[in-house]
Amino acid sequence: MNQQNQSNGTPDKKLRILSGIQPSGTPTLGNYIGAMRNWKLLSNDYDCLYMIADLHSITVRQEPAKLRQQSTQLLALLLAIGLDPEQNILFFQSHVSQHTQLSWVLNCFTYMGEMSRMTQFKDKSAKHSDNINCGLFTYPVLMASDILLYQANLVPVGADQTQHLEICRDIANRFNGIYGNVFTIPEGYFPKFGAKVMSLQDPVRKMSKSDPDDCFISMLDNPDNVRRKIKRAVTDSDAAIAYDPENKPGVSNLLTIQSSLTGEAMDALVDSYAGKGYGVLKSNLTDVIIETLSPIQDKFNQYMNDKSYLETVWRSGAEHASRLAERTLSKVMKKVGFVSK
Ligand code: AQP
Repeated sequence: MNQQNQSNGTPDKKLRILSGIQPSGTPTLGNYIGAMRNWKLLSNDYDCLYMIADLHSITVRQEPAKLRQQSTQLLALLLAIGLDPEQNILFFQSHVSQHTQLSWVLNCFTYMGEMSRMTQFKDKSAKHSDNINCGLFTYPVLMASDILLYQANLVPVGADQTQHLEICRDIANRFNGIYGNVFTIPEGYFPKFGAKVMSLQDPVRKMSKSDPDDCFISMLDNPDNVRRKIKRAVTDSDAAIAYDPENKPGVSNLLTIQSSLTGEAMDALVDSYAGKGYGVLKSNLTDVIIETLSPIQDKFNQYMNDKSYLETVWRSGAEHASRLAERTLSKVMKKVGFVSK
């Protein structure tokens, strides 16, 4: 989206994409490979809104000072990977009050049974059994609101999120069925380059930023930490380097990370390791990760040292996002029968 369109409000011809990431920790290589890296590629062809999903992150208890720091760092990281705030709308979800307003309305158009079937709710309630809160239960409604507020045409989805997109489409269709065409029905966007990165310590589970530190590589890990974590990553007792996620999940995960970061085809990568041991794979992978992260970290540090610039970016992002969001929200309010202000 260009500046002129943002300011005069004329509809953009490009399809609109909305995506988000939670500031529930420092992003991992999984977040980078599976999501953030693609955001940069998409920004040339689509009208993109990228949201730091701070409202979503409090479904799990967060320490306030840490949450604030992680949120600011996340914005600096988005800039550091090359997202241009003039070309994309970068914003904090909590700065745009329309998200929670629409979420309430849509809660009233969503059934308990639908929410109970969400696998993420089941997974997260098992992981946080001491804090199974209503926000965790209705999280998909807030996610639907995030998407529908901006009339997004496309939503990048990983395999773990197709259920959330489906429920968003169901809610939108239900609302449109009653009130006319209020919401654009979003489609899933399946990125060309994307892989699911698994935990370094338990490679049958995905790498998550809120897991114990040795399970993931964070985008801010220094070279020593990267080296140590990759060295300790789980492999298996059979020394052959082969891509076989079912029988050799640890080694396959390391190969996936390397192939995703270098762009090398998996077959060629596996062939290049013929006759070599896990030590060589781990050492090469360590170098690849450090080479990828170092320039990002340099830029990250520059942005973190310029708080006033970060503030300008988040203020402008909130302003642009709110303007778009308000158009949808006011239409919704009118349709359901609330008296106009
Ligand atoms: N391991 C992964 N491999 C590939 N993609 C991943 N994503 C997350 N983990 C991996 C993608 O990153 C985007 C942002 O995710 P999120 O932070 O909004 O939520 P999440 O999927 O719950 O990520 P985490 O790291 O696992 O966070 P916590 O630990 O807080 O639950 C999404 O597009 C996601 O697919």
